[in-house]
Amino acid sequence: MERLFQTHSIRRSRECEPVWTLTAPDAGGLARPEKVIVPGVWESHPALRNYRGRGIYEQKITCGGNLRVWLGGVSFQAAVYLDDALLAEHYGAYTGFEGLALDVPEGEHTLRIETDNRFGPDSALHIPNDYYSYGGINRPVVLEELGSAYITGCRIVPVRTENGWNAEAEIRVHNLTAENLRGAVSLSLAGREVSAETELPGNRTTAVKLTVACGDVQPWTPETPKLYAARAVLCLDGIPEDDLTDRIGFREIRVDGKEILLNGEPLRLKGFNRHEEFGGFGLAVPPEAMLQDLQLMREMGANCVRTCHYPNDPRFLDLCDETGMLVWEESHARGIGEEGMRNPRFMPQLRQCTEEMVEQHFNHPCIFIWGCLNECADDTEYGAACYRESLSLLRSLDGSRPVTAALLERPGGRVYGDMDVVSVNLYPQWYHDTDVRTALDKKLKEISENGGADKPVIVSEIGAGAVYGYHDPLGGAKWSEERQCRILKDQIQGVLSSPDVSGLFLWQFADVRVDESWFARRPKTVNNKGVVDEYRRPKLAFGMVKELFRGQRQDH
Ligand code: ADA
Repeated sequence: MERLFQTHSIRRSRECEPVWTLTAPDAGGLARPEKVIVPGVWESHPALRNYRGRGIYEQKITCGGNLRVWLGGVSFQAAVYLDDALLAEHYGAYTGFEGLALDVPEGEHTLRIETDNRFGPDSALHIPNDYYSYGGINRPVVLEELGSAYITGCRIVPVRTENGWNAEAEIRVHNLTAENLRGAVSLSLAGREVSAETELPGNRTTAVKLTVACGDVQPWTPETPKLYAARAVLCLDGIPEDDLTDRIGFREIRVDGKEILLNGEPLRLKGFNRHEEFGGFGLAVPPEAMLQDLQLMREMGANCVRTCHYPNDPRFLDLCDETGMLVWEESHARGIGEEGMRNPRFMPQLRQCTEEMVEQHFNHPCIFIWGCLNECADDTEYGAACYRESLSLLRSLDGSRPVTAALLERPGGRVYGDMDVVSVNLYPQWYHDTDVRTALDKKLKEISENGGADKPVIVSEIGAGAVYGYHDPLGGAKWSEERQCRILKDQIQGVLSSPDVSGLFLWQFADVRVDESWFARRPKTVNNKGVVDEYRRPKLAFGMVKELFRGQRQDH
């Protein structure tokens, strides 16, 4: 399933069968088609562990009429064909996209998805990096049979008023015919229903705004993550034509001076950076493993997770909604210097990823902040302009959440004043030997002298590496679990002792595979800074983090 709850009861929607054929025609690939499971990464196939190239997926499907194919995530160039007719092209592994085919004759057809995970100048965001750009179809593929018009999206902003909560909704409907249609759109939420009649001009998308006065509903908090189903229905001539259900939570995020407030209460963040990856499954993490990750983080007393460095699977966000885990979600881009930012594809690809992320994940109550541009060139004029553009794009897409970006530790940042919350990645005791509070206070001073005074500050990364199973109890050698544990302890205590930060995200939850070009500082071509390894086996630091996180005040 694309989500972890039923999204349609009128629209005919089903996930593609899991078995597809894959041909990987480039060097080191598969000359003849073989069976593979979707969602999945092709690196799970023993012959394709290191394959970089094209992958052609095929499946026979039986369908007819107006067909919508929804692809939750394809890594990372995709072209979708139905019987050789191109339905859609897409760049980027971490957001979904659709392909439409109208008036398809009833019967058997071939769905073909051509993918490519080779790097090159056309790819500005997927580059050889400190995580792995996998190949394949990493999220579910859904087939839908539509009528004359369908609901393309529904965004809901919960707003606290004197009379309880309102839900301000925008529901978008696309008319697939050339004729003008007349329709009615309704929204049911928390036992209330509102509706409006609307004209639907031919071949166009129309937005309908509705407000549901929900009154005294139960707010969403990390301790009581109460979710409400919001069901939008489209009727044409009084007959139900299409529907879309999503879930929302009633909560408000606001920045006030140096505090981030959730329903008026300041947040104290204690959490993890988590890459979407699990040993052997790569980027296509099974939902059971997603939930296990959240359980392990909770066990350690974490209340938040950062989706470094790209939008995550909506099923992971569904689980965060359900379990009350706060999420920093960010668009795709890690460690890209000015040269990479000047690639003409950079801003268009970033813009597209950002728009898709916000559109597709808007309603998740767990997301409390949007991020972008991890450790790019915020210290140059050109780079800073890209940051400003990306931050204002996020704000224009969603005025209900604060925006931030995780910046490098080095001085010279030019965009502290442009963010609602200033975030910084620090590695004292690992990449340099400075004492933790000294490094943090130095950075805080620089932030406050350069436009960031009186803004909340988050330590968005801090951490140290350990190779799982490597022990050196006496000497605490670099890469030993003992050394990592000692450093993380100093880092957590140092950061949480500062009254001037809203909290931290440890780097990182679990070890992840990295690109081979990073082998030199990454034993086993793995970023080993996880407190669990890639199979979620706890390192020594696990228990220490639990003690420190759980020992902190338990307000949000
Ligand atoms: C950076 C970066 C991470 C990771 C980390 C590290 O801060 O944002 O992606 O590379 O450093 O392990 O050094």
